[in-house]
Amino acid sequence: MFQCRRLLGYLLVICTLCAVSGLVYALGVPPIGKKTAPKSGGGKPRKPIVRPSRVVSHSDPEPLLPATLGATSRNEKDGSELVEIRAGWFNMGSPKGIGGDDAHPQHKVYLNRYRIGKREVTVAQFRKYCESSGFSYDWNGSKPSWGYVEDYPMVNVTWDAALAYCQWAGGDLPTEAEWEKAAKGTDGRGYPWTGGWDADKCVNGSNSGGHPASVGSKSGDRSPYGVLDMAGNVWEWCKDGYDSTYYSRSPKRNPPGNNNGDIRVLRGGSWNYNNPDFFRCALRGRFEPAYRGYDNGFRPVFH
Ligand SMILES: [Ca+2]
Repeated sequence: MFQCRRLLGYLLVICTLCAVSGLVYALGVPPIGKKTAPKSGGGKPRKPIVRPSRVVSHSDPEPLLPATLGATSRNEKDGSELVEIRAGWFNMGSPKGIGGDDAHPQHKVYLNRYRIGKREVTVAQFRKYCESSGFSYDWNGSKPSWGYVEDYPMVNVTWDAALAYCQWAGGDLPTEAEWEKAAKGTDGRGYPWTGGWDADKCVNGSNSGGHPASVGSKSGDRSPYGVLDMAGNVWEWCKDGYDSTYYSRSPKRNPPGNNNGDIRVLRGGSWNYNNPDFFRCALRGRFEPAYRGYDNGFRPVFH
């Protein structure tokens, strides 16, 4: 009888253990002292499934390549030394809060490679043009107070005369975009040099003595491409007709400029002014094309 009770007690303990084990299994709790086995497969764990996602490029589709000194060459027809401006994008116009309304919005422009005069066209070059082409110019009747000095920039020329010279030389007047990129490069500077306004770097009213200087005489007035006198000495005719709203709708690539013949654009500052804003690369000056000024000159571009 005693042995029978003992046997029943063992059976009760075994049944209780089985019941607890079954409950643990049902709850998914790993049994103490045993490693958790994978529910299926076993061996190496499965690699997570990576679903292909849409490829998104974070590279700028309009990259601003650094402006570096351009290769130089010489145009045989007029003797101009030229600087190559590499193809690519630049920010045209002024950043918000700087410059006049017509210099906004600042926008990216792509220009093909071109070459531009390293210096403004000189009196000597223009004299050669007149002699070679038969272009009639009243040298005595229009003489500035300092006379016509051979290596000074040619001044007192209309837009049409400047264009005629450039075309005779085999080139053209630069567009506003070509002029501005050659002046400031691609890093967003406001003047041809880095940093803010510095009157000592260019020919302006504070240091000119009342007349222009020999072209290229101010080494500080040098653009990142190596183009000289883009801030000072004389204003320079551009090909474009003036249009104050052109930047809001101009083509992104090689903008030809508005062909408004009533007013033409002049760029850069001159020996006759002191206001730093007049020397900004993005400033857009303008005059009637027939205007002739003693602080207005030009330089050619070649494509
Ligand atoms: Ca100039």
